[in-house]
Amino acid sequence: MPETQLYSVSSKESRPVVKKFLARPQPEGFGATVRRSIGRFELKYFDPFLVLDEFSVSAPAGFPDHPHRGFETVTYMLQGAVTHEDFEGHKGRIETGDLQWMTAGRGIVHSEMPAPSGTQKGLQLWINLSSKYKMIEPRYQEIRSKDVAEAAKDGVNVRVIAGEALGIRSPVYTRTPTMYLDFTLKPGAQVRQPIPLSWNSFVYILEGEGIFGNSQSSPTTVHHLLLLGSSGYGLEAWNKSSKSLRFILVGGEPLGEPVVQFGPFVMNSQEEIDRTIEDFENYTNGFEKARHWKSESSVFWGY
Ligand code: FJE
Ligand code: FE
Repeated sequence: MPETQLYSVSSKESRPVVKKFLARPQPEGFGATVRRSIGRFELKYFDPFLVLDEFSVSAPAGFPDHPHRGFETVTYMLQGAVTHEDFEGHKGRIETGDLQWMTAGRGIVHSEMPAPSGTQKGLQLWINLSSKYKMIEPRYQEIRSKDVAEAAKDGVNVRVIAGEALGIRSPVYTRTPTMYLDFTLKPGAQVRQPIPLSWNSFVYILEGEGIFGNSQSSPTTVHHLLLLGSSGYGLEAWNKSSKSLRFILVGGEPLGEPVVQFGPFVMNSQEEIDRTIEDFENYTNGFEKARHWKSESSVFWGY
């Protein structure tokens, strides 16, 4: 085994915070607002992650009929509900705490619209697929809140969206190896969470304020993204405040491939993007069912 790997595996050091971003609200979709951290101009790509949006939507705003190809979208609801429908007739409601892990693969056309009353909030993460999986059949993995793997210990609660924590595993299959953990720390609690070596990882704060990487560092508050460095065994975090702290920790194995993105199409070359646009316009290679389809919500709202 290479010495560097041995050293890192046995390292007691936590991963350092190497960069911090505040995600400000920006318009997206149809009258919706998102706080985009990954995917905006200063942080176009954090391999394998393409986009992290914290969304807040009230009807009639939303994300009417649009396509995807070449990656996965992971929608995790924080408050309220979003209704989705796709061109194959797959429909459902994602409610607070529910998870929809959608592998778009060769093509999905769908709408994602908020429930009619109130403000609907959640996170949407876009995970890139490797060239060999970009054109696979679309697939959904949907988990209701009550079925999300959850564990608690010493003032730390974790919901395991993907991967493993505190000895609990998520049933989600990640085509691109990914971990996605939703942590809540009571005042005074602290956590140490291993992250596989060589994976890229980040933290995004949902509630309260926390200290990350180094116990002497200054606290980070809501709507901030922290990029973690690659050295060290994993994340160390502390809640030294008097309120509860909630954040997600996400890690993924980098693909190391060229990325060419055109909106919701993510491929490896411009040629593949050109072919994707043709496929979408001509209803071919996975977009066949888009020819005669319009979501019920777009008919209802007159989009
Ligand atoms: C979009 C392509 C898209 N962030 N957060 C182009 F896929 C989208 C889009 C979303 C989205 C949907 C939800 Cl539910 C949450 C999101 C982008 O659907 F808005 C544009 N313009
Ligand atoms: Fe979408």
